[in-house]
Amino acid sequence: MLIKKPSDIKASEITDEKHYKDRRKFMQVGLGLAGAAAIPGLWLPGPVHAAREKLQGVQPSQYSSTEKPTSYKDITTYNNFYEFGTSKTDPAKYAHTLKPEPWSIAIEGEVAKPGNYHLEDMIKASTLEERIYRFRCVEAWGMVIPWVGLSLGDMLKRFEPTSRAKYVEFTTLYDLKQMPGQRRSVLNWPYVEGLGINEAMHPLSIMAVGLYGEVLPNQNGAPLRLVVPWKYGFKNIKSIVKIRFTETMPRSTWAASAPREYGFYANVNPAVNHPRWSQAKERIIGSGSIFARRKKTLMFNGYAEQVAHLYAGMDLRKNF
Ligand SMILES: Nc1nc2c(c(=O)[nH]1)N[C@H]1C(S)=C(S)[C@@H](COP(=O)(O)O)O[C@H]1N2
Ligand SMILES: [Mo]
Repeated sequence: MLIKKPSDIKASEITDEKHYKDRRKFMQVGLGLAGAAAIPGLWLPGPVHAAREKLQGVQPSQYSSTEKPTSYKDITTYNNFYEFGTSKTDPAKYAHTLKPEPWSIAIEGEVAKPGNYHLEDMIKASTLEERIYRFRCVEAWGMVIPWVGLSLGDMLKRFEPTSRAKYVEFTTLYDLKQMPGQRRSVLNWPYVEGLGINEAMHPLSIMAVGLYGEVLPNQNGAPLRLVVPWKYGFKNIKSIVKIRFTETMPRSTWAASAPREYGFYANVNPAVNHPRWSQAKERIIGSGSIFARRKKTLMFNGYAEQVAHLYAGMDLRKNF
């Protein structure tokens, strides 16, 4: 868990924390009296709908950024999760319909051990780490997020990929009841993303199951979502139900919907602009709306030293 000095904590954040704790107390009492089924609705609309549960045994990581994380409030109320609506504030309002427990993941394709696996078992078999990572959306805004996650490579190796596994494809839940935004055809559902196997196996790639030391809120992709910090935000697919190992390049949702704008690689690259806007700078979320700070976007989002070798000899203008 991240330890903050009191002087780092804004007054607004302290208020939020207290509010959440009070709500959590109420929630626990409510559960005892009426059971979980009676609770939804009581909290609506609001940023967090379930009790905030601390994750145990979280280790620090050598890969963490030393920058100051964005506030919990900004990370959980400024989201992209089109399954719950297309505005940044929609996921926090509407993602309470998602039921992240129990959850299982189908493992398919080029692996020796395909099957359906319970998320709990996967987590128990792994080390949980806090990974404070820069986050960069293709829309030219950024945050610093203290994820809790497990190494994606370690997790994938347990299913024993075959030598034909060149890519890994990830698929989000498709369920009109839990994800009402899927009734609107803003994207082809379910949401799909993919990585090269070498990208998936890179030590920076994680499956996040939490943030700020606690269980991942629904709006951030509960119960597990991909985090690949050198790639634009849209690669970081949420609420994953299927992982498929393939020989051919997966057809990712954004690349399929607008191939000129969103490539398969989606590596953060200030030198390659989106066709409709520059990628040279980013707006820092939470730095104040009037004089919102902008900073220069870094190659591979600042992780060039660790990942540039994956793309040696590639034309990154063509493979964007
Ligand atoms: N299933 C799914 N995953 C998704 C998205 C989405 O709409 N649906 N949006 C993506 C985009 S564009 C971004 S910027 C990040 C936002 O993650 P955050 O809301 O946790 O900050 O999630 C990505 N993963
Ligand atoms: Mo994004």
